Amino acid sequence: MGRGSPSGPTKRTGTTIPSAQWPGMWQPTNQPPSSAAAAAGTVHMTSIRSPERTTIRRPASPAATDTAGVGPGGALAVAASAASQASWTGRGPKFVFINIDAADLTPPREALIALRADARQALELLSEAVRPRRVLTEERATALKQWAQNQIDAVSPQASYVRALRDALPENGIFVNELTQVGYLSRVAFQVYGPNTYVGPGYQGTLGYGFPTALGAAVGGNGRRVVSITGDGGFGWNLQELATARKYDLPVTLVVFNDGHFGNVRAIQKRVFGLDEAFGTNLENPDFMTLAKAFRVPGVRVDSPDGLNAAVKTSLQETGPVLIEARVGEMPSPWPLLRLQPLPGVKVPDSGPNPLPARAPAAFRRVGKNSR
Ligand SMILES: Cc1ncc(C[n+]2csc(CCOP(=O)(O)OP(=O)(O)O)c2C)c(N)n1
Ligand SMILES: [Mg+2]
Repeated sequence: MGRGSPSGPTKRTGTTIPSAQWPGMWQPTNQPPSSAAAAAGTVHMTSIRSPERTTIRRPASPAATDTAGVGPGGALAVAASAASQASWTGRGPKFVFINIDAADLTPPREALIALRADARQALELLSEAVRPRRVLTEERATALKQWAQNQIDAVSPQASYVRALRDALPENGIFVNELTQVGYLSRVAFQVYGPNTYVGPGYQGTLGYGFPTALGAAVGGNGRRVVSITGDGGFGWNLQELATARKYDLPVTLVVFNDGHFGNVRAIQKRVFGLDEAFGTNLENPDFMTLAKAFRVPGVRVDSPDGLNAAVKTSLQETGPVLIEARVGEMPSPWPLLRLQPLPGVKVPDSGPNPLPARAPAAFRRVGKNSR
């Protein structure tokens, strides 16, 4: 899969990645840790900016943790390039990225500090290295969750569709998300109960990848049902794969949200260019029920979240593919919940003040304010 890799040469296993291209990046040193260090639970990393080696080390005891929240190894504070202002980053927050894959630490992501490491290992060591502190009471955490949920629920009808899908899909069922209005909200609203049960398009945002990906998930899913959602536009990229689904009788429920448009492009044209009517975004769709029939795939049409919920539940009785067309209209923008910077011209209903205490890290408190 094409990742956003930097233009210059990179050495995936070495330590010679040019710092100008990957500022602030750290990766594991070439030298393996000594067995004593391994036993002590240290992770060794080498700065891409400066050649010294650094270590995140388990503190001997909680008392050994210093005030900056870094253990005696203490080298995390060294990288200091300010994150620039890509539209995906907030104005104030700085980010520390942890990824085992060096390619995922590169632009367009803007890391203050990038750690190339196994996420579980790095997080365990980091959490032991910082001084434990109680930021939230249980009461506040509940209020915060409710506040977040209110913001999700305000994006309607997408929130109802996300709930309908989650409710219908068994906990171990596989959900494949796409670039469609309900899919965008799913990124923050679809509750995931287990590993390998949520598949998304990642940074690539490749329209149309979802349905064929769902077929692969079905092949590897040990008979678990896969629910794939796509817009009518994105489905057009790969609708011929209905033949594959039929041929191998794959357990896929394919939901096509039919709004008759490249809905997101229409929304951008209206919002950014102030057009009353977008152009080049209305689709000449096939009749989806006729299409399903042509491939000998059962098809059903619904026009509400409840209808979708019932249709997905019914599809679980099938062994093979089912196509569900959900007829929808124009939907409000879900983007304020997905970006940390406000989008001009987009309004979401006020969900009340952020219940985080005033002493919570500013970056967290700012999210709610920025997202309107
Ligand atoms: C391969 C590819 N082509 C084009 C795009 C640009 N693009 C992103 S969303 C979108 C419109 C999607 O329309 P639809 O699938 O109908 O979803 P809707 O927004 O209407 O729910 C387009 C053309 C993309 N991200 N990837
Ligand atoms: Mg559409």
